Amino acid sequence: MMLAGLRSEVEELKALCERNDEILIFGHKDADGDTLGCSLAFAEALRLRGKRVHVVIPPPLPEKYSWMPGFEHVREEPPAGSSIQLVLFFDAGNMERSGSAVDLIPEQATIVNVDHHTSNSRFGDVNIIEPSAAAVGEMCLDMLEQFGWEVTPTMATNLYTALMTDTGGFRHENTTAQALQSGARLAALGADPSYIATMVYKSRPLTTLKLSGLSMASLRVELEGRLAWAKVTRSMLREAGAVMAEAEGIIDTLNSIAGLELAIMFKEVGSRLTKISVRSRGEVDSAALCARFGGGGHLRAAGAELPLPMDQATEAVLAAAREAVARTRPMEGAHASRRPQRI
Ligand SMILES: [Mn+2]
Repeated sequence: MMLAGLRSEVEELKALCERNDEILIFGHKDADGDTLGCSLAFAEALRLRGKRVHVVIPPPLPEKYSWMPGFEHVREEPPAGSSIQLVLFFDAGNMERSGSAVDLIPEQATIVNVDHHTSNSRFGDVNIIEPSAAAVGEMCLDMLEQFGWEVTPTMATNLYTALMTDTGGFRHENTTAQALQSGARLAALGADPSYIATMVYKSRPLTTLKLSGLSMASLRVELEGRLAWAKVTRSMLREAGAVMAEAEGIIDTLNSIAGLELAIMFKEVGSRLTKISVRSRGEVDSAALCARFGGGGHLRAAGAELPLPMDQATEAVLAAAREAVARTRPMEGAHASRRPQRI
């Protein structure tokens, strides 16, 4: 039972939800399927219980998820002049990840922090942190069932989207028996796996593919195929007619190379701001690499933002990356990443 050690915290969340009539839900910056799915599902659950709910996602809103049920209610800032006493965060490792709008949270509000990142800063008044959960969506399913609240087909759709996207379409190492069982439960509750997969993985704009092609042309492979990296520059965005959010999936294309242990994507966000996305297999730790540059994440997937121009960021990160790969033993054969382990 996933949340067995958190029973009193889960009961506290239920009591807080029942006691408050107006509730604010905060998603994190660069909102993904997990933070959105949980926020939208919980918002619906609370509305069904007669609550006034505001879902805030820091801009820019991820339009590729605009098909998710309830997305039309998402706002970029909390309502002005409200006296909200309860604020829920899903999938946010720290408060900073939710942007400057968190400054608008009333001082006396109770904050509940629901997450699965081991690096979570425990910023809430109530912290429900379960690192064994493949996605926070999975925790939300368990919590709603523990509350005895109905999970509608639209809530199941949002939570399945959370679980599917955080497991990379049920392919990452966090695809445990428990994750698949949660997926099956959500399908039984009305989530349509084929429809959701089509909306997430087969609905890309042409500009996204053009950008991917331009970025792939910058691909470099080093250390006998153990390290691969590529860039997305602002001039590539102009040429493809794309925006930076469309670069999100390119890292997974890099990570599909046989025998690869570390994949790094460099994104030129500004003249002095470079974002990196990192994926790893074998013994290389993505989160540890990103932590050296003020970022974080999971063992297999992490990111960081460097206040440096692209060239300097590339140089600094690649030096650390080469060192990290050289320090570990090479994977043995193509199946090395299959060793059963948790992320
Ligand atoms: Mn997550």
